[in-house]
Formats: sequence, C-alpha cells, structure tokens
Amino acid sequence: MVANKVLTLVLIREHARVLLGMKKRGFGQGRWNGFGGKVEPGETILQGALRELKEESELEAKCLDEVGRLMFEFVGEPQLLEVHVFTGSKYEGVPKETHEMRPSWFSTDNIPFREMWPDDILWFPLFLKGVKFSGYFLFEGHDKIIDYKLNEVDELPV
Ligand code: 6U4
Repeated sequence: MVANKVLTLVLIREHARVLLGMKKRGFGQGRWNGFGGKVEPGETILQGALRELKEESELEAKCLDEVGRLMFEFVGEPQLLEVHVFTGSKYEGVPKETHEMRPSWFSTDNIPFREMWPDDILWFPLFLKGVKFSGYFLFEGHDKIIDYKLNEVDELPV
C-alpha cells in the first residue's frame, strides 16, 4: 500500500467571479488552476491550504471551508492524489503574480475549461452551486479521463 499524496486546492470566490491562477511550472503547468499544493509535515490540511494560497497569490484568506474531496489515479502510478478543495470569499491583499502562478478573475459563466484539468468541467458545476462533492478520476496521461465517479455529498469523507 502506498500512502496517498495529500494536496490542497483553493478557489477564492467573490460574487459571480472565481480567482484562478495560470500555473507557470510544475504539475499542471499551462493550465488555469486553483491555488494549492502538497501539505507539509507538521501542518494541518487547512494550514497547508492557507500557506499555498499565500505563497502562490499573496492573498491571506480570512476563512476557508472545505467543500470537495477529489481522488486522482494515473494509470501506471501507484500513488493516488487526494485533493482537498477549499473555498472562501473573505481575504486580505490583492492577487499578485508569483513565480508559480499568474492570477486572474473569471466570471462564473466564463470559466476557461478548455485550459484547465479535464476533470474541472465535471465538478465545477457542483462547486458553483455551493454544494459539497466527492469524486474519483482515473487518468491516462494528463489529458484523458478513462473512468470517474462524482457525487454531491452531505459530508466529506474523513
Ligand atoms: P511543488 O511542491 O510546488 O513543487 P507542484 O508540482 O507545483 O509542486 P503541487 O503538487 O504543489 O504541484 O500541486 C498540484 C496542484 O494541482 C494542487 O493544488 C492540486 C492541483 N491538482 C492536481 N490534479 C488536479 C486536477 N486533476 N484537477 C484540478 N487540480 C488538480 O483542478
């Protein structure tokens, strides 16, 4: 058994717009994404989410709620990615470009799905609806989903 790799994904939402970042390097490079990354030893998942948001956009969130849990499996890779999705609308600061991300606001009816991970178009509607969701996606490479499950849930898995 290989332990899951635990990651965070933060979507700051304000009225009818969402802040995304163009990933300039690393995993997901060239795609608009939420902010986030690996949870470090000694920090909680929420602390990891707040730290990555600050590192990648310079925003300090006042409050983040966990709204989604996404598991990703890649054919041929034993380790699953366990992504904890957070959202919040209260923050301090102004989004700034960093070495990792170029932030931009997108209207909720104009999300750039063609330049995002292919799973995003599937779960974003649940996120935008304001419900909690849980999903599993099996990828072949980084562009093709060969199987998935996605559910609206009352409570996220522990
Ligand atoms: P570092 O630690 O910065 O070198 P990096 O390669 O930049 O790592 P990482 O691990 O920090 O990447 O973060 C990957 C980010 O991508 C996390 O916020 C989770 C997110 N992510 C991964 N797979 C995704 C997917 N299929 N759909 C999606 N976000 C995904 O919307």
